[in-house]
Amino acid sequence: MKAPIRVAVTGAAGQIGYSLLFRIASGEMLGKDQPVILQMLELPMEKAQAALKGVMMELEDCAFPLLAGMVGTDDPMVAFKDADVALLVGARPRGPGMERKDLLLENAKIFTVQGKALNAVASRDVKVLVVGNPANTNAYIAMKSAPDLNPKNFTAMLRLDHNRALSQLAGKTGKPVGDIRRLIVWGNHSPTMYPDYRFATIDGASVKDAIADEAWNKDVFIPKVGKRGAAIIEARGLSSAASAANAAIDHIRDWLLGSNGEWVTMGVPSDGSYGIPEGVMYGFPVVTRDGRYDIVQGLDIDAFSRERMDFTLAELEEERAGVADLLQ
Ligand code: NAX
Repeated sequence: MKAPIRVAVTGAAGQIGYSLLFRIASGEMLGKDQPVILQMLELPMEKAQAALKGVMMELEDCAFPLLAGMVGTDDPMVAFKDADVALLVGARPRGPGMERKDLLLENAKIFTVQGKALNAVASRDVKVLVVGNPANTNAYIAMKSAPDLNPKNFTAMLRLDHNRALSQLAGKTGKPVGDIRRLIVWGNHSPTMYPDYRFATIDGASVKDAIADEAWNKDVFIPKVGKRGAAIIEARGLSSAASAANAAIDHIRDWLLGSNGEWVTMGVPSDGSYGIPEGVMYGFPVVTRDGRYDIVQGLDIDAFSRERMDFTLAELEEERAGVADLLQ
């Protein structure tokens, strides 16, 4: 039997947590032969801790053979102790009358504390995925607050946007979603993101040529993917949860176990590729293998794409400037 992997999950009693934890414990994220220890963090409030206890009772009742242990806590130093993987899901939602700037700052405080705790107690190779919004900037703050850890190990979730875009393309072309390769979502996990199918293929043939409809790209596809989160809230009365948990599992599974040469989208600190300033947490196409990722290089960026990529970059730069004081 393999040694267990310690997986920390914050916001464990929330919607996404409820869709996520059971799949991790059943082996869907790290493999059906890989034991896991779940280290779950929730807010100290009585209600949150009681809900977390309930989730842990249900995990127990599943009798998952791969669940080698559980910790439930309100202390990040306990939740992140020796963590090999950290899924930072819990975040401050926007309250009534709250400005975007206030939301950024409230979350900046949370992710500064959590970044410092990871820096202090997590495994030196901990792989961090930030799901809680604003995901890219929260991931940037956590990375900056953890100077002793490898910055490349801090990532933000754009995989849900990637998966949403894949399904839209499958619908448009009438082809199976599993046959689509080489899709990209550039930039911020926000409606400014740029889903880009210029390089995508289905069974080796160009998706762009198959669709051959620039107006559909600009007027339907890009806005539909960008506003899908809002459409889910409108329909369900609650934000995406199962699909977000599914994307988090896809992200970590591919990062740790490899994407077999396929492109996947991850929000990662830029290395300067494609003119994106170094350190900006930006959605890029990557290929993953053995716990590493490499940004796909050498893609042609046409004028339309440059404009879209710079637009979403400007939003990220603005968010970064909004929290700069906290990171002094
Ligand atoms: P919920 O409000 O259902 O759950 C969040 C949980 O986090 C709550 O139980 C809360 O008590 C806890 N929490 C808050 N602050 C915490 C802290 N400092 N430490 C530990 N726990 C804390 O939200 P849910 O629907 O689960 O969504 C979680 C986050 O994911 C939100 O920020 C949401 O905006 C974000 N999303 C990100 C997506 C992405 O693609 N990157 C898509 C889905 C989702 O919208």
